[in-house]
Amino acid sequence: MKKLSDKTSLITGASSGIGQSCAYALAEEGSNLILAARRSERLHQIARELENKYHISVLVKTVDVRKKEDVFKMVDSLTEEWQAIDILINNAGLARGIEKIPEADIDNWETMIDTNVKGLLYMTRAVVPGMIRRNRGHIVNIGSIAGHEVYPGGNVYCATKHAVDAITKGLRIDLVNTAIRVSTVDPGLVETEFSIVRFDGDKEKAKNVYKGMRPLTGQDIADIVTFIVTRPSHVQIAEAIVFPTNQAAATIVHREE
Ligand code: NDP
Ligand code: 8X3
Repeated sequence: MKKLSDKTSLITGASSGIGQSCAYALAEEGSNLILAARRSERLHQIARELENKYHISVLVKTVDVRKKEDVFKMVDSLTEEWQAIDILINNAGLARGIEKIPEADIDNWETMIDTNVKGLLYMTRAVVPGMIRRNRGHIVNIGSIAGHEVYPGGNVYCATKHAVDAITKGLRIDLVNTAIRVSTVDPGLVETEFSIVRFDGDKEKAKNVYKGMRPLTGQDIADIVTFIVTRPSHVQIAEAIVFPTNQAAATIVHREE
């Protein structure tokens, strides 16, 4: 018996990495999916694969979570069959650069803050009132170990993920008198397109982040997200911090030569 049959899940940042893996994992449990990100063609390809493989319904929404009006328009314009979102995975996010604050490109700060913090808040604000009306729902934010510690060059990215941690805790307080659950999954090193984006397309530099060690995969994180959203309705997993086995903190990684 599939555990998420008849559920509807909205995943932001579903066009690659952790979000894409969550799409496959939730589809495998029978959830219908709304896939959101900016890269439309990728979303449509993933949607086609999921519909064929799992016989679920998939709706593609091309959206930039930084654009407040577009986020609200997207959610408000959902047809009746798609409105009742049961699970929101706030996953869209990115790091840009690793410069010290006095040398950093301010545009990179704007991009990280607008995406990781404001985008997550817009989506939450757009979706959660419907959950409250139905008194049903689960929000899973993808935070990071960067929300628990600060590492050299992490400054503003870490600040955004500390903000995600605070928003998760605040939302859980706000919704304590409802049946809605709020969780966060906070990974260490996961090999996705994350480092390629952080280093502005430099694949060599990105590869080095995972050199000599076995990082987590998007699938590893998706497994945990699936576990969290398939617990009985009285069980609210607040937070899962997930490291690869050879990582003990943001800067403590054992690497084979
Ligand atoms: P990827 O780069 O592979 O995926 C990021 C996703 O976010 C893409 O689907 C991208 O889609 C989407 N996205 C980025 N900006 C926007 C935007 N403005 N509007 C809508 N979607 C957007 O990286 P990951 O899968 O690794 O990252 C997913 C989350 O996991 C992020 O929040 C990241 O901070 C977090 N994380 C990652 C870790 C890692 O080591 N990889 C560890 C801890 C946390 P598109 O470009 O099509 O818009
Ligand atoms: C991504 C993991 O360690 O690069 O959030 O910040 S890290």
